[in-house]
Amino acid sequence: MALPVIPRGEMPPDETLAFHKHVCPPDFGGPNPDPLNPDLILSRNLLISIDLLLPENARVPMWIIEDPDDPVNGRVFPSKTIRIPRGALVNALVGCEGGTHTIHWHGIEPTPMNDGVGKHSFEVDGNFVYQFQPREAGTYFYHCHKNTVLHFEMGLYGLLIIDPDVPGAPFTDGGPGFCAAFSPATNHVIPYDVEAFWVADEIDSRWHTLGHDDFMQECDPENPVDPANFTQDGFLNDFRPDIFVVTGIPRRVNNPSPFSAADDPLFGPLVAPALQAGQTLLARILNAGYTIQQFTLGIDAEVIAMDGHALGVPPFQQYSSPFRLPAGTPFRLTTAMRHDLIITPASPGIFPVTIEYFHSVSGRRLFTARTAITVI
Ligand SMILES: [Cu+2]
Repeated sequence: MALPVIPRGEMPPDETLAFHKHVCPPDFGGPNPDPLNPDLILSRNLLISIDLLLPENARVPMWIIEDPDDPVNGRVFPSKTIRIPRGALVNALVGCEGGTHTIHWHGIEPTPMNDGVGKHSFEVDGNFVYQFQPREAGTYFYHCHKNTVLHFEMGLYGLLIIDPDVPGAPFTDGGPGFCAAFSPATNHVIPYDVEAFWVADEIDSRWHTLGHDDFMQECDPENPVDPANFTQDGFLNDFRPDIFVVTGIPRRVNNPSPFSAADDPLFGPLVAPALQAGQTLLARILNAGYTIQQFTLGIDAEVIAMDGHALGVPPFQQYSSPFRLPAGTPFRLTTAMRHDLIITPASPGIFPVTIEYFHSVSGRRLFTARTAITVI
């Protein structure tokens, strides 16, 4: 039986914009519509163009989100990590240049107005003050959600870490600090000594010649479902990465040299951490690319959190629990997934960490990144 077609009826002119926002997000800017007194104010500008230097002395153009208040490390790839104590009310002053952008606080779940998904609200023209209050400590990330497939690939993302609201938070990248984990005796907050960031990404050099709006779906408010408007993908549906990245440290596909602490003064020690036997390592892992990434550690670990949620911690995760990951057990993350691992080496040694990148369509292994945990 054919279902009756319900005619749409007349569209009042003042509702047209909202009706078509999934095709043509409106632009908006200025102060927050529901301002509260913030506990923490931060600033970010996008986009900023920088070059990523390859070991062969070649350069890849990147777009990053800058911290204008940090003249030393404010312009880095990945974009500078944001750390916020859980429960702090944040005002994020975001400035946009060279076209509209957004910042999506991935996993935080603020109101649609503050979520930075342009197609659910608006894209920022000029500047906007995002306001949010993270309710769970864990590993998140922030990224631009305008022409997302391209802008995210170009480098418009960074880690967003919600630290537990304990004295000393927010903590310094690399540790020591405290994180959320199942531990009833300590109110589900545990200490760590050293912190690793394994933010795995890939670069398709061809994409890094593109412009801000390239291959965007055509915006036609009068006919948003016209099939002709959905054929503008260019080669964004054909991902052929030739450079592989771990937390901003790049390798060409034919360069098998390990990722070491000496690769970069800022990110190297976070990729190839060193600690003493008996200390605790917290490894925050993010798939910030478009391949399927398989991680294998040569040392026992415990998975304490996934996607910003500490396993087993009431009231939200009372039906999950942390679990052991014996040495040599691979696990896979797809785009945007996070795992937090706790590693407590009992004796010295150099323990290998490999990240294998598999193409999401063909399943073919494209690259293997090798680094290590050094225990002294
Ligand atoms: Cu953008």
